[in-house]
Amino acid sequence: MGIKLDRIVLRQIRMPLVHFFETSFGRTFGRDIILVEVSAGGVTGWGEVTAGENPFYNEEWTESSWLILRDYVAPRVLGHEFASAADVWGRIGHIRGHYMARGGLEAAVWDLEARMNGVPLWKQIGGGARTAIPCGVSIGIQDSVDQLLGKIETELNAGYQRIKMKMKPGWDIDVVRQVRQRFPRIRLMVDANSAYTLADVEHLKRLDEFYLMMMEQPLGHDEIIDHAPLQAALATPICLDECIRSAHQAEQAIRLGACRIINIKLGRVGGFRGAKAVHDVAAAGNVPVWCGGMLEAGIGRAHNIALSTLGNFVLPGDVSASKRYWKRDIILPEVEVTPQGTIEVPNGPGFGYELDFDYIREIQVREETLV
Ligand code: OSB
Ligand code: MG
Repeated sequence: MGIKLDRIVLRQIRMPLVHFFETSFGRTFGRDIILVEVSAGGVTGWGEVTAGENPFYNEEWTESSWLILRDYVAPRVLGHEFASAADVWGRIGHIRGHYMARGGLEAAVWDLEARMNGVPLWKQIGGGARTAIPCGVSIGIQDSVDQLLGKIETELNAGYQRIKMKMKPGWDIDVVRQVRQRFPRIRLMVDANSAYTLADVEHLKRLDEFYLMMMEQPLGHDEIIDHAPLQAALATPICLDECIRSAHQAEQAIRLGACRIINIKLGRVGGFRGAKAVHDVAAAGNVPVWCGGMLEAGIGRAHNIALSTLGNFVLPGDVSASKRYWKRDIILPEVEVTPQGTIEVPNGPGFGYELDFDYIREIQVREETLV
């Protein structure tokens, strides 16, 4: 049975974060998120666009995603008969960039296909390697080191298996040293979000003494090549995030020795087909992967949980409890983490949680139906 999309509804919701999130590229206080609802013969599937509110992590933002979905993606997929969700990319693969906008729609069709088949999303994508996923947290740059130490303590007490701290020039070596002194044995990593250049090799080498699990995307957002000499100079494994958007780029990075670990973000690689392809290339190169996050609301969070059941997602990811970000999430129940620092993978059809339509209506700022 094919999938013929007869309707797409775009909704933009506005959600304040319970605490600001600061990276090397700026502070975020709230999210403007696009939800993508796709329908085929009365069955619906849902996706979430993971683009930020500004084009600072990558080139996309909420507004650009809306326009790409409305003017380029929707007209190419509406009314087309797909044999499976894996074929959606074939209709929209020629659009340049805008992976997160395209990925929001692509992921929604996978959810739709799972619901048409009455199976959980993890099964539809070929996952199921684990029934609970290991969780870490990503902690932003804080106003003080004491505040950071307090947050780390809170997350460790909640059970999280590894701590990622954001860093940037001026908030790096000395802060990591203090974290290590206070927590000598925890699994700790840093994420620079592209804040350094190859001129900083000697500086970054000083982080080797803190036996970090990895250093995420130290160099340019679109830079693979310079990571190779940096990796050669470091004992700490490099994990690439921003610069890996396709399986081809993952293959190039691995071949060059530019990283030893890859962070896969569902949106950044254009949805499940891309995520599976990057996952497979990494597995073939003996490079472990983990699931990154973009401060998702419940739908994106649930999709990340399904993705994390693929075999090579062996490291704790950034997928964590809803309450770390939201006073109230858009799904029921909200995503919860066990005292062991895991999330139990849901077994209901599709992404496996209920949508809280009352709340979605309450926080919705824009809606458009495309047929
Ligand atoms: O680089 O991983 C990143 C959030 C926004 C933009 C970029 C990143 C992040 C995170 C948050 O680290 C991870 C999460 O959603 O918990
Ligand atoms: Mg990152």
